[in-house]
Amino acid sequence: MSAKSNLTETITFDVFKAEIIEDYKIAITSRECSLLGRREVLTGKAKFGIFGGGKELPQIAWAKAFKKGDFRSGYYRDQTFMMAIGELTIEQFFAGLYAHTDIEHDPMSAGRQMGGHFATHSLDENYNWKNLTNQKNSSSDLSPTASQMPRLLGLAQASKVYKSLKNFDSSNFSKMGNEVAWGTIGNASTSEGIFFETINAAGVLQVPMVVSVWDDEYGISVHAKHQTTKENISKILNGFQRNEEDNGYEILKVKGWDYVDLINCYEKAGEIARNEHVPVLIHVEELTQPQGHSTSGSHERYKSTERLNWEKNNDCNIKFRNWIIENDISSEDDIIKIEKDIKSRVKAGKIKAWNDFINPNKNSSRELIDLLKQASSISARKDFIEKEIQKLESIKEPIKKDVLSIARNSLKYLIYDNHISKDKLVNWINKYSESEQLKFSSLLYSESSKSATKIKAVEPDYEDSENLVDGRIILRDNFDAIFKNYPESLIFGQDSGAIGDVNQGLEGLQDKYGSVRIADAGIREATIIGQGIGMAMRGLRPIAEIQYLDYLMYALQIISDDLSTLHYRTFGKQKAPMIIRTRGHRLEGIWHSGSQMGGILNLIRGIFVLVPRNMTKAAGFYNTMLESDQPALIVECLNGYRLKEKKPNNLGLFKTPVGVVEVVKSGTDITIVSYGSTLRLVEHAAVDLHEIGINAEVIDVQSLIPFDIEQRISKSIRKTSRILIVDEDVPGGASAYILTEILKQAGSYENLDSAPALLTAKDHRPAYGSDGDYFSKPSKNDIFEKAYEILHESNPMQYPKLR
Ligand SMILES: Cc1ncc(C[n+]2csc(CCOP(=O)(O)OP(=O)(O)O)c2C)c(N)n1
Repeated sequence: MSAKSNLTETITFDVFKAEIIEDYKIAITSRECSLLGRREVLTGKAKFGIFGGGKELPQIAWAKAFKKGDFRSGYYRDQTFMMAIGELTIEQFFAGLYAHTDIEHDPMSAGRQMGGHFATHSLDENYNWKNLTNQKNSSSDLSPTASQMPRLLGLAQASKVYKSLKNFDSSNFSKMGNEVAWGTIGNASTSEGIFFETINAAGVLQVPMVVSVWDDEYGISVHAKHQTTKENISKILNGFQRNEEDNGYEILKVKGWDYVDLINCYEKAGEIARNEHVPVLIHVEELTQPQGHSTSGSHERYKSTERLNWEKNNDCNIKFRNWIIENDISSEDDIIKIEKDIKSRVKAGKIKAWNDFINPNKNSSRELIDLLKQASSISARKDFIEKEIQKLESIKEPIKKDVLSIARNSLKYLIYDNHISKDKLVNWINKYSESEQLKFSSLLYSESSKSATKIKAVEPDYEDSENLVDGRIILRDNFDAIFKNYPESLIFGQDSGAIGDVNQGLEGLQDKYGSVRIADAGIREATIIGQGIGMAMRGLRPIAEIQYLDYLMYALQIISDDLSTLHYRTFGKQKAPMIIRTRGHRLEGIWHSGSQMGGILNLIRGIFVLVPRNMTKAAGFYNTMLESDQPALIVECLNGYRLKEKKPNNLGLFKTPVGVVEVVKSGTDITIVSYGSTLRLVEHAAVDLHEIGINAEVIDVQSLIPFDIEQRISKSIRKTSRILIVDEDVPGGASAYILTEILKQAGSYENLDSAPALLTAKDHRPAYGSDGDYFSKPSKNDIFEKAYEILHESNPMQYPKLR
């Protein structure tokens, strides 16, 4: 470690010394938190701990280069960085560990994420954007390793977009695109595909992104020799290094215990990314993990004695300490004093955090005991209730579950009682469970005034318009209006740019709005979504295009793990109102079948799933979602782009409401529910049914999530008393979801005279070609026969057996 640094030339030695001591204090505060945190888990106060021990020093250097407006997208080792930028206190660290459900105590997630997952607040109490350029930002962490990478790309790209954006007030988000997005990842997690996908994409896009690889040679117990070719990530990424001829990366290497080199390295990385918009990879080597990977095991099991000794001697905090003393920055005595003081501060912080966490539960417990005593005094089953009281009294530090489960258990002893103390207890249980449930289940979707469910329908206006056009023209011209009305909107995807998408829904728009806003992207679905998430988190309105619904699978992990949980896992403190545009339904062949809807619906709760049956409906959904503040997946019908539709006059303005079904044909004998391209087949089948005297009511679901908020389907069942759900997905897929939603509606089950029927595709992926489609997915004939069968069963005289 060399004390010679350009740092010393610019500030006085005293200031330099004071700053170093402050840095040392942060490093050992963080370490002490890790040590005590582990103990909290081992003694049962917290469930699980994963800490930043052994990675303190590079994070302190990084924090110096991190400026207001910048974003972090990192992982569970970054507590020291969060402390260094002033976004994590000792109390908050422990509140996170205990899973405190109050956002004031655990600002990272209000107890929804395990400790070690960090976030700052981008939104105020009304869910409006704060000024992100006035604060240091951290996007919210995820557990699946490397999942922080796709979003990192988008966070960095936002700076690039803001640099060229016109007619948009970006003052809350960017100062001329001057912000850097900083990522961190463990050496072993660089083995993930999305790491390499992100690295490649950022090299192509040339965005201000700095990725630090914290290299401690292991991924839990698995050594680098099993993880990385040549056991060295910077060595194998060498081909990405920029040179005179080619753009690329700046790749830097630094030892994780070398304070001065680390500071210089991070300063340099920040300048390159910020000033040149060139991505940087910093390989931080020779880091350690003094407490092992997590509280789940000890590293003595898999590290050799030699390695363990090496880690002891090369612990970055120890090396930093030695360097401070050797360079006369402080005496050892003074250092010892500082260390003692910090030990007691961390201990006090931990105790305070625990009391803040546990005291409300103790109060609830006392309240309940009081009510139980009152109830037991007049109950015939007094003894049983008293046992429950004793159980609760014996729990000195109860969690909410202890309190509520005992309360609910006790009620069964009071079933036949009828007195005021029972009522009081019941009221208390109802109130407590309702308020506590919200702490765990609120904010999956937007609850703001801009929630899409609050946006009213605006009908397409056809006055004096008899203009029949291909569906794709309506989409194209509506997108034109969108890009004009929302200067912060942009679209990108495979073939979305120069040719205006494979179905010409964006024809000519790149010429009009430029290649930053209407852009081609590589074939890399996960990072296309990552671009969208990151840019949306910085105030842009991205539309990420996945060429075909089938290929959403590559991005499904990121959509599911990151986008769909973001608002929920930050307790509404971060949002990414992006739109995923794709096309599907009724395609042909194993990989072009266009419907894995059941899988999608189950995996992406937290995102609206909209399935318009034509392009006017689709365009209306884009208009609705852009006015809202939440993400959506919009699936256009691939076989609808060339079908004729009447062109509305109010492009960009009409809105398809979310969560509202449409009765496209009213009837009295049976309700048939479907969506997307299959709905057209249902409409044809309904005509055939009509011919033989069966009057079917046809309902287009339109919006799978949210589902029929007004409960129109149960209203229809009240009239027809029969329901057939038609879906092109496999059995148990979207049809099962639709049935579940319908059965939740008041009156739907009671009003059924026939068992609800589901008509789906076969179990297998569809075979190729028109015959493959006919024999794999429900056809018009299948729908007719199924509806007929239901009526035959209920009235065989009127409807004799068909075949
Ligand atoms: C996709 C995925 N697979 C497995 C895990 C379980 N897991 C958690 S951390 C970890 C090792 C990560 O090692 P590394 O990236 O080197 O980071 P370190 O913890 O050493 O800092 C594993 C396998 C996970 N979280 N996500």
